[in-house]
Amino acid sequence: MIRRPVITALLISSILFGASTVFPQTPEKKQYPDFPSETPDTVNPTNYGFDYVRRDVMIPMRDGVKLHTVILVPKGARNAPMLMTRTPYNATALTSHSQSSHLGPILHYDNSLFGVYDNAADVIIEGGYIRVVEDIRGKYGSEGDYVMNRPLHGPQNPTPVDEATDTYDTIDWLVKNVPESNRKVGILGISYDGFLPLMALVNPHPALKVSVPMNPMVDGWMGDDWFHNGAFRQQNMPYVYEQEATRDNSALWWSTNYDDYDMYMRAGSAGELGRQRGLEQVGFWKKILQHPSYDAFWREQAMDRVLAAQPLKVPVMLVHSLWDQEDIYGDIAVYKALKPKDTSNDKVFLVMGPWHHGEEIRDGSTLGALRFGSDTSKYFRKEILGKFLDHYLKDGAPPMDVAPVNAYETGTNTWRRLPAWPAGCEKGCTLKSTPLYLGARQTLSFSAPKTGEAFDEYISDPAKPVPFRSRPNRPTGYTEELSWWRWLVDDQREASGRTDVLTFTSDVLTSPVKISGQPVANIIASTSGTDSDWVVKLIDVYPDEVAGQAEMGGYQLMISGDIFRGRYRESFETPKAIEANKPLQYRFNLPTTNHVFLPGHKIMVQIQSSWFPLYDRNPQTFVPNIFWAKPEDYKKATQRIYHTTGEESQIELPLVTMR
Ligand code: PG9
Repeated sequence: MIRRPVITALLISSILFGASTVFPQTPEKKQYPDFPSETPDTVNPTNYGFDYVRRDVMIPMRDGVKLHTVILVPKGARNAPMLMTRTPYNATALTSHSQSSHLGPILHYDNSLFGVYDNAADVIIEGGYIRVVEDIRGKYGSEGDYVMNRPLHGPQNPTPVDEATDTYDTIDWLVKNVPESNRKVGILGISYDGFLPLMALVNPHPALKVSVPMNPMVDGWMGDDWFHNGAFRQQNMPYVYEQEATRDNSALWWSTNYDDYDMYMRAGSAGELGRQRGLEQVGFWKKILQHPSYDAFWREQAMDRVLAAQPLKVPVMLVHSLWDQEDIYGDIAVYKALKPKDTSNDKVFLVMGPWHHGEEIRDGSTLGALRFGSDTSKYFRKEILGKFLDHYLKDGAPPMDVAPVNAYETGTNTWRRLPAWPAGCEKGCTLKSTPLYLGARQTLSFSAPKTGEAFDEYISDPAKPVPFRSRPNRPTGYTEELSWWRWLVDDQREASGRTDVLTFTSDVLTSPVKISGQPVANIIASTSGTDSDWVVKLIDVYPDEVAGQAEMGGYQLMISGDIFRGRYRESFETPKAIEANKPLQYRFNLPTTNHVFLPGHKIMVQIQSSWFPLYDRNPQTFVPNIFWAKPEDYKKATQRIYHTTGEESQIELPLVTMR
């Protein structure tokens, strides 16, 4: 199989120089009987030595559209359960990572670009599962029309078909046409492939026995891939282009700068960059431009809201990454929506690991500079995922000893088995929201500020936005060089030294401080502008020197952080200009934590007003639609963070104390 770099090279040259220079035109077929072609009219692989049978089938949906599905049946399988992934990312590629005759190597990636949202190959192989991978409607080998995260039939989708009906129809075909199976199906997947197991829960097929959404896309506006609290994640524009321009993602985005910081700065606004790149040819980009705020378009697609309105019929295991750089919002939002329905506490499970997006199926021993002392991902797959799937999918499966919540505790590097989430421990502790106050002289304390200056201030200049990581800012991507997948654990020292970043720090801790749950940023802030973004980061500061890992000396590790677009302070649906120079409250959830700040460490909070170029710049003057802000709209602003009696900025920590 030609690997992606070769395909990309051919495609790029065909884009630049025309296809004829790349694929020689087929000459007229001429026969020379005395010198015949050595290529047979057809070739039939013998599949000698194969330990599986591959079937490529087209499964008919209720509207007649056929979906391309790869079915891999282990040789000799009988009464085997089926483990399915539905994907917009090329079923053939996800099941062809090698030209091996063995199922393992073709499912397992070698850290190639393809190999990100792939198979939990060891679980599939060792579990003897029949592997099913299907191209969703409109992508790659499947027929039909593609719509990003195709909404459920309803106000956002007038057709009678959606990902729920396509899943139902696929399962119905599988249980009737795969004789080697036991007619039980599980569905699992990561990211977009994790959104699809959520959709499978709507009017589920009776043969669907379990669903494992991993790092799922849930609410694209609130906190997953497209926006966070209204700030637009513009570095995903290349994804929109490539995902929607063609059925096989062969139209590629192109770069004009090695450093994305320069490219997005030069374009001005995200709307202008999209215009320059012809993005308005694709439907989803037009919808993003039309829906910059949290209106019905986004609300009615949010899968936590969708599932809150559905009966819970299928056991679910939500798999969350504590440092998920793409979909850090979704799992916990769905957990909150589903858990109240799980009255017997045996239908909704949650796992959270010290991982980047999708790391649960890779090596989980490290993340960036962090070392966990064991392969946390392998532990998850072997001791949690494998046992969970076997229990629901295998005939006569052993009883399952999987806790309702398995939460990795960062800082102490320990797995915790918990009865529910959030919970600080199995028993014997209390979990209470506790204010950590910002104070004068850029201090941080559990005591409310009494004396000192009333505020700290900085100048936020849209011409020099704060880089979200040290430059050059490379595009999102899963190669070691791009390292996008680990940006949430970058050392925040760079930012803490900037004059346009405020840094508040606690004293050195003399005892552990444990937090479990979502911290809440609750800041009192003013801007001299009429719109503003607020970025709040909760950071664990390592001791000045760390034995055994010198580079961690003074490391500033972000435990949780997010951005909030100030125009939505009163309403996510109706943006409103901010009254200039008036101290106002901004209160918003930060991503979930399960962390212990160890003795010798310090707690730090950083506040800034840009996170560029991952997020588009706020012009800091109120305009109707920031996608179309004009160069003259972008203005410096003086930002003030208040920390005085009556105006106490704070982080509401989910503090755990042992009884
Ligand atoms: N969650 C991933 C993503 C979606 C949309 C834009 C960028 C990334 C993914 O499904 O790959």
